[in-house]
Amino acid sequence: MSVLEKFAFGEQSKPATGKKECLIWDREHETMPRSALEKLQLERLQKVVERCYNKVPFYHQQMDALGIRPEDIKTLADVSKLPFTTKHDLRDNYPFAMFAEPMRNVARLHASSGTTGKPVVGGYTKNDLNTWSELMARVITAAGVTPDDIVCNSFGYGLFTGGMGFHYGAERIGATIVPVSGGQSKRQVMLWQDFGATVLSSTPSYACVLAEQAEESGVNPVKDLKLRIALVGAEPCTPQMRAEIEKKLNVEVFDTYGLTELMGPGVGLECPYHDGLHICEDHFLMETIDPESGEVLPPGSEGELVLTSLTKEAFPLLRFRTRDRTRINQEPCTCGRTHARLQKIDGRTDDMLIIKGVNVFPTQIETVILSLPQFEPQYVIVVDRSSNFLDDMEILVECTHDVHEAGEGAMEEARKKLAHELHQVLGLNTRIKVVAPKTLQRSEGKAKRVVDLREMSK
Ligand code: DLL
Repeated sequence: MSVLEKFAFGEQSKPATGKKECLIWDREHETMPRSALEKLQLERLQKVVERCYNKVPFYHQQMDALGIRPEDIKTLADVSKLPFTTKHDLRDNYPFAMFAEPMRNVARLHASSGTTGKPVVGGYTKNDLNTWSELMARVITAAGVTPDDIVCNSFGYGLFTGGMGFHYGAERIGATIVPVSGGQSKRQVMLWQDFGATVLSSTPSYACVLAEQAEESGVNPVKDLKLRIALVGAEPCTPQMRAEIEKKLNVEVFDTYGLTELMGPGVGLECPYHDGLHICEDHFLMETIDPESGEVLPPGSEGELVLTSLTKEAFPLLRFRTRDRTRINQEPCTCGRTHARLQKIDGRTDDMLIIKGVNVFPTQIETVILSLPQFEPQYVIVVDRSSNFLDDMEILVECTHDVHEAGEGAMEEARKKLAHELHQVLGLNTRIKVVAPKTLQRSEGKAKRVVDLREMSK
């Protein structure tokens, strides 16, 4: 069936009263009964384990050391017998030693930003690229995008998976794609207007920067723009950040989850019920574990997400420790998809700061800042080590134009209010510096919210 037929001939059922309209790209797989899905998962798991054992020396050695052979995987629960794969393992095998295909079969390479040390390199066969486009078509369709939409894709193009992932997904569904990439924000807003763009895709922090730019350019989203959907991902989007984007750009926000190691974007998608991210379980097997002990947790408990790729050819991974903190929700969803959801991803286990003995996640700070009308969604957390070897932090946060105009007294009031609210949430007294609007550096991709000076002060 062609793309146009898929949308034109009502393969998508009309919603009953009170229900939202839910477009589903691959109804056969996305709404598969659980028993059939689990059967498919097991078949694919057995195949990928065999492939890893036979083609990737790292897995051969690891499995031999644990006394596991591919034929020992008889049920889905047997996945817990397999070794974990960590970021460290990928670095040790940089760049290509984890690949299960010779380079002549690898059609494309991507890489993570690798701010510390070597990047993670993702390899894709032609089939992998096709699967990726299909998964991205699911993500984009789930948000309600159709061939009638014009998608301005502000995810970075290049080694980062965001740009090309969205590009080929939007092309697959037949939408018009504008490969604008990140940066030149003023021009982006102009293109929204001139092209009549209906969909924006970017990191949530860059969506905020673009919203700010629209305001500065005197563009009224309701009157001057046709934007209706923002597809975001690649970093946590707190409910407050989501509300900010929706309000300022007059759009409905849909999140998507993914990572270079597993594919890029397209691992998880949000449906119109906005209650977690459906993981494409026919392609990825998920578990949550206790990050300390490595023990598998029952569904519903918060832990570290572990993912196994079930269908990748070039770069398959068994039990990859994502370091992302989340909960798995297996309740059926009203949208009709049978794939379980990640309830929320509120940061990475290694994002956690320990300030004066208290565990602090940057997303907790963001939630408080964005709940106060005195502040813009722009902040930086500077972490340092004080003379008594305890970690310390200072938060730099921009106040709104109105607070700044009202003068120092108003800025001090705002600071006190934020300090009080943060104390309620974190149980900590924090140092806060309120700065003028538009003084902190803006990101064009993932925002860098934490500046860590500890290494320098060692
Ligand atoms: O960020 C892939 C991607 C691109 C996903 C565009 C979504 C949209 P990496 O650069 O390898 O890949 O970073 C992966 O980003 O382990 C999470 O910590 C974080 N992350 C990705 N999506 C989300 C999300 C891409 N929706 C790392 N919510 C992951 C929270 C996210 N964190």
